[in-house]
Amino acid sequence: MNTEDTADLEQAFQIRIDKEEKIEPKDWMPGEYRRNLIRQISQHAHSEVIGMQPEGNWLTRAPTLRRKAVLLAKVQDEGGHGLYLYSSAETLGVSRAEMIEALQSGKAKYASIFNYPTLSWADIGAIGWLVDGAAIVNQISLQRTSYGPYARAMVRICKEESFHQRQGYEIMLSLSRGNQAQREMAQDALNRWWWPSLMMFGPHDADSAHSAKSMRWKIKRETNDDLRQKFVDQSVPQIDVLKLEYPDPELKWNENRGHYDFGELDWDEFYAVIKGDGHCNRERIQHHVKAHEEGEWVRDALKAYDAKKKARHAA
Ligand code: BYC
Repeated sequence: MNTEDTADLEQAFQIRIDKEEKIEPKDWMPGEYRRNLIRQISQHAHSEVIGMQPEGNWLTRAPTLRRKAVLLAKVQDEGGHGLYLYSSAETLGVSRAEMIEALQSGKAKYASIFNYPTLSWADIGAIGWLVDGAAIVNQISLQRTSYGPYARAMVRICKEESFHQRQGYEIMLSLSRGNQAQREMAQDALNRWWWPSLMMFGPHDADSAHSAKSMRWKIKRETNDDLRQKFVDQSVPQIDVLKLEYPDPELKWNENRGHYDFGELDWDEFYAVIKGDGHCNRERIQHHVKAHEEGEWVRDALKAYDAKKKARHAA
């Protein structure tokens, strides 16, 4: 195809995007749009799957049978989210095996937050409340992303995340209304998960490598900083209800801006974590590799069953 044809196609593509039309798998799309989407969707899928580990750590130690059953269902939901998202990325021409290889070799990232350890039961409350809360703020906006299969996956994921957020907040409510030790546990979890949750939204807009292109193509509908601000604004009144101390001394309502002000994030920590030097990066990937290897017989059995069905059908 010559350059003129490509320019025409790109122009027609941008017109469709500007008209809010959804782009579907068989539609023409610029190579860079496809690559950028594969990057974002596959990293989103990896985040869901790796995100099962910190909470999975508490499945055997949940304080009651009810809490255990709820947590088990939540962790399974996260695995399901990973599967919808891998399927959505596959429609762009990348295979599941390629995505897994990229995760395990460190070529692909996953959300920085999942490299922090879950030290107490209150961390399970804080993750549901803050981590799923941050994920929802981001994903509500992604329901309007320009790529059809990604947008549709987001609708279901958001519904499930909203249950997750409430289960986490309910744990925080119980602890914060409990005895002194329980209140301290809740406070400690809030203090440790607050900043990493704000980091989930990515670098400042001025430092975000992909934002400009992703906003033009409506892959992203709101910027990292705008979404972070939304999350802070929604979370502070929830801290007030819990009657916990603010985890950031600079958190303060700003009448002029109509938003909460907050302190600067520790960007050195953020970049260290996304480069692989967080508390749990190595452990998370090692665990994934082990689970993937141990599951090989399941994949082989599925393939053998599929081949048998096809052979029977052909006969
Ligand atoms: N962590 O140009 P930027 C969940 C990377 S899981 C790690 O702003 P972009 C849950 C970024 O990838 C929900 N890396 O990037 C599951 C890029 O590096 P590459 C997870 C980060 O893509 C279980 C570089 O920094 N949600 O809900 O325009 C239990 C420059 O950044 C992070 C999603 O994945 C980070 N926080 O914007 C509980 C949402 N931030 O790729 C809960 C979908 C940035 O060039 N993703 N980086 O090597 C997005 O919306 C966007 O990808 C982001 C980043 C806002 C995250």
